[in-house]
Amino acid sequence: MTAIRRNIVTSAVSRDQYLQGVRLLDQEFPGVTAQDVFNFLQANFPQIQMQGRQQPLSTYDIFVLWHIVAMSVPLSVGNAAHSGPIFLPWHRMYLIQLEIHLQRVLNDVDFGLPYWDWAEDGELPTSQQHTTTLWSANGVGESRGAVTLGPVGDMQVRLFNFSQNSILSDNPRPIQRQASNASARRLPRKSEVQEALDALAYDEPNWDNNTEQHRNILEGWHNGPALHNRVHVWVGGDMGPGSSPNDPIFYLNHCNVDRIWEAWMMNNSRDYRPQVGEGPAGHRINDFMVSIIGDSLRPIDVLDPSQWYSYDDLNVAG
Ligand SMILES: [Cu+2]
Repeated sequence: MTAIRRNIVTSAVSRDQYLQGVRLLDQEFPGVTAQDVFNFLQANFPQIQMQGRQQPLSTYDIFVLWHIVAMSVPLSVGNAAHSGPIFLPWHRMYLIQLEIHLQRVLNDVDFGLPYWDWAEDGELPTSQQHTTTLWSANGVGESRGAVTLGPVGDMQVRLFNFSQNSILSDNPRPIQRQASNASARRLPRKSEVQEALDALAYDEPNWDNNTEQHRNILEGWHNGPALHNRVHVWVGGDMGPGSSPNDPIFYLNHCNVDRIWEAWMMNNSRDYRPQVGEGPAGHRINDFMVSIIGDSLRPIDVLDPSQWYSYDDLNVAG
């Protein structure tokens, strides 16, 4: 049995399961406290400062922590999850692990994460992009201000990455958004997704924010903020800092990013670079990726995701 990942706008079942699942993970307290996290960081990631409130943390918070931790590991190019080739495989590993925990709390081994095909909404007039039915009580809640509607309105932010390598254990508060703000009025468009699909290579030297191959176009540094980066900036609020997985939109965005990568691999074979013996450490095909939940995997382990999931539709720019 493998999960099928579906469009959140057209699959009400996937949508409702997902929103219920993230709410359950946010209300599941496995016995980890802010003090435990502080001690864990001091021992393993001393570059991260942590302050604030003593409180129990949820399974969902630990996923937020994982993203902050990976971002805090500097490599000669980018960090252990962004701004280099590792961006796509690291987030694929991360989403697989969230999907496994959602399957557990939903008691459904076939549950697949939904994706948000934002380029579809990017074709709407700019003023309508943040008022679609996704942004309602039946969807992910309000697109601006504090989120109070629907299951996401029940979720709480507890860990906040207020500046690079600094975590605040905050008084639990609602998720904040500022969709279609001055830094990004509109969502990415289909023509931009097509540009990422048309790239001939996965990545290339110097493997950084300046290349013009698939990974960097999709991450959104090329002519940025574009694609993935633009969605973070457009939603704004809690989608901005390293603690952006606080907003469940994060996973809907990244599921669509992963889907675009999958569509690219269908057309270009599962060709990853850098291979062994080239490129910066931490980004190569056989390098183990930073993990604090589940096994650490290598890019080579996740290039073919068919043992975990598949997508209902890979027509990503259509
Ligand atoms: Cu990320």
